[in-house]
Amino acid sequence: MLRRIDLRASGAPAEPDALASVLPRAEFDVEAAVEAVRPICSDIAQHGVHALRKYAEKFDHVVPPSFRVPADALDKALHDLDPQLRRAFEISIERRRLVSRAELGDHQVDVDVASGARVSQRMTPVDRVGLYVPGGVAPLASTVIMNVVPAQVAGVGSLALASTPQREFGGLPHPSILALCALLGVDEVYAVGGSQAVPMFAYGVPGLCPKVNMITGPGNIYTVAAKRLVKGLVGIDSEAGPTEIAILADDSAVPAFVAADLISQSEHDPAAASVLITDSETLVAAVEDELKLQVAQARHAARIEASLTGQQSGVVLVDDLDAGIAVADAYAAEHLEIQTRDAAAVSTKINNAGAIFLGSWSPVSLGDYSAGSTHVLPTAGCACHSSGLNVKSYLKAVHVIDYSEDALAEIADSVVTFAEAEDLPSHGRAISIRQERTR
Ligand code: HSO
Ligand code: ZN
Repeated sequence: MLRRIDLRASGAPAEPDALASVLPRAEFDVEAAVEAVRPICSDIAQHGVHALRKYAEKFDHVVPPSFRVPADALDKALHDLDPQLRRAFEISIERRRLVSRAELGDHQVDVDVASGARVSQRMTPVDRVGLYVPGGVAPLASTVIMNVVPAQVAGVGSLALASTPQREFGGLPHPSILALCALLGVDEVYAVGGSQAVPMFAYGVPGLCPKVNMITGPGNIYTVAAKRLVKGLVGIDSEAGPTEIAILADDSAVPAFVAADLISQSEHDPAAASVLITDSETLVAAVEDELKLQVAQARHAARIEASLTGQQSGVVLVDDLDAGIAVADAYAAEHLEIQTRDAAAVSTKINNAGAIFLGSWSPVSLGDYSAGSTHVLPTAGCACHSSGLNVKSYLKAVHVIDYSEDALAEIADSVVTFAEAEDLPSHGRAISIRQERTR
């Protein structure tokens, strides 16, 4: 089912860039989608609610009675929530909150660089965040938790959430998303789809939604394109493309587990990427057998098969574990599972991955819902420069500079020299004027 990329017998390029270029990866042309969403964004910026109505009709095929979800709809969703699902939500929230608090850490920085010369650092939260939660193919309630919990722990004061209006729910977002908002105390909720929610948040809509400072949350290619368009005007989290799983496995891996994990992420999207990296032909044969069995039994077999057989998925055969580590590192997967002997030791050799899942008992699905880790992770190789969404994503570092008169005098000549070298003498003058005029 999976295509093969055989890098054995020195078929593998040594340079990470060259290596990455022979590995499977999805095409994700955000630039083309940017042109499609540009007029939507400027229309919403100019015509507000009127434009929101037009696009709700066109894209979501339902115009919500009110774009702002009424408080009683949130209460009702929580009241109607199945108790077992409520418990599952609570466990997930609890664990993500525990980890988020630890991520906050002790970030006090107070350094006396010389006598009377102090530089401190204060972390301040983003004031207002807009969060988009997709409601299309699958209503991703877990995404509400992954975005809201770290934002709340960071101390974000104002949090607004938007999700696509659903025809079958009378133009409201999916009830499980509304129930989670109520559970988490998010009361500013909008029934607005992704490519419209992004400009609504970025520019603000008079009489409906005040402008935000930062937009987070995944979405389809048009949502991502809209975020790229408004980036700078507002902060955004990383651009999320189709989901990816890479599994680095040796012959100790359990084939049924490997197959199930590949399938789990293929379930998201025909464009999702599932990649197995191994030195064991025996494992590949057993995983292929398992895939046939398990895909046939899956509810979403068609899109799983499309993902597994797509160009973006495959088996990468390597000579040995070290070669596998090099491949995994060059691929920089959103999710990397290590199903080898001594997975923890292997993981220390990996530099590039959104999140790493160790051994047979820490599958990606666990992280998607309830491990306590984030599931908002860098895709498309961005794990070589970006982190998953966490508490620090919502915090800004502010340096506070406090020098005494003597401390400035001590370094004055040095600063003036530096300013002269940059041909910015007025910078130097702001220092020397103080030396001439002591208090
Ligand atoms: N695997 C997805 C997140 C998700 N899975 C939400 C299920 N629900 C991207 O990390
Ligand atoms: Zn998932």
